[in-house]
Amino acid sequence: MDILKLRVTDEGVAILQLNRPEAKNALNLALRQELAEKFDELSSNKAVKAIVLTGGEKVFAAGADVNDFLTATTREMYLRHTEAYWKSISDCKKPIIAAVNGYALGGGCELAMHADIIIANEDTKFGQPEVRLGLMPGAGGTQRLLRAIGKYKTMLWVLSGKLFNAKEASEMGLVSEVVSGDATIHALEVAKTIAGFSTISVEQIKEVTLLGQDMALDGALALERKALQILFDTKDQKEGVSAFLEKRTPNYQGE
Ligand code: CO8
Repeated sequence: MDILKLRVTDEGVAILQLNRPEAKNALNLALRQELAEKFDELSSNKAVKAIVLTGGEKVFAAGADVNDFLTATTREMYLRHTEAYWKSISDCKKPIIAAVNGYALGGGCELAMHADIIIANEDTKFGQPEVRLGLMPGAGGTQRLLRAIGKYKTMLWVLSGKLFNAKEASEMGLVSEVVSGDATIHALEVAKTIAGFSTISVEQIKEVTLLGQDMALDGALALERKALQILFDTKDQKEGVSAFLEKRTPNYQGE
């Protein structure tokens, strides 16, 4: 059985599905390595314009696989260098939409936070419960959450290990949209819309938004301005504006 399933639609949307239902999609080392390999591949695949990351209809991911932690020593944890796996996801140039149904806990919540857009079913539960296991988040749970929802909500999540529903997470700013029914179906619609745009403009928007969040405002605004100026040298920019003026659908080539 494939622990990670990949399908690419005719519109250029890649659907990556975690597939360890017997372990609530817990992220063991093999799954993390496969995720990294697939993200490296998709990032440079010209046919792929957006990525939907899902755990299926029942659960997103219940965290790291705790079996990998039972006897691990500091040296073993260091030598695993799992930060390289996560970097493949955070370095991905294509927009990533996490479609979250069921639980997104610990490393599962951190995986969702590697996405650019999070769409969650209303019954989803998010949380960073590592503290309950004598652990702490280790793949951005303290830092990405801090940047998404601020210090005081983050402290409540990471120190209490409490779980939060999709509506609460959305009100705090972690979730982009809460939907009833399967979040993957809605995520696919959003991904399809994005896939219809110019790949260059989409990639520039993602890059500038992510880089800008940790920069001082003046530098970030300059970066945004320069990225916009770069787009004026693309065929897609001319096509987009011409199509609008000629009242027709643009035909973007990613050039
Ligand atoms: N690791 C390994 N196995 C798991 C995990 C997990 N994280 N979560 C669930 N499973 C297994 C269970 O052991 C069980 O296996 P079995 O059938 O053989 O007994 C099976 O999945 C089904 O689970 P439950 O019977 O517990 O199902 P419930 O519906 O009753 O509960 C929960 C679902 C609430 C998700 C519950 O399973 C749970 O609380 N899981 C653990 C959640 C957790 O503590 N997550 C944090 C893990 S630590 C972590 O993520 C550290 C991150 C550090 C860096 C990032 C690395 C990726």
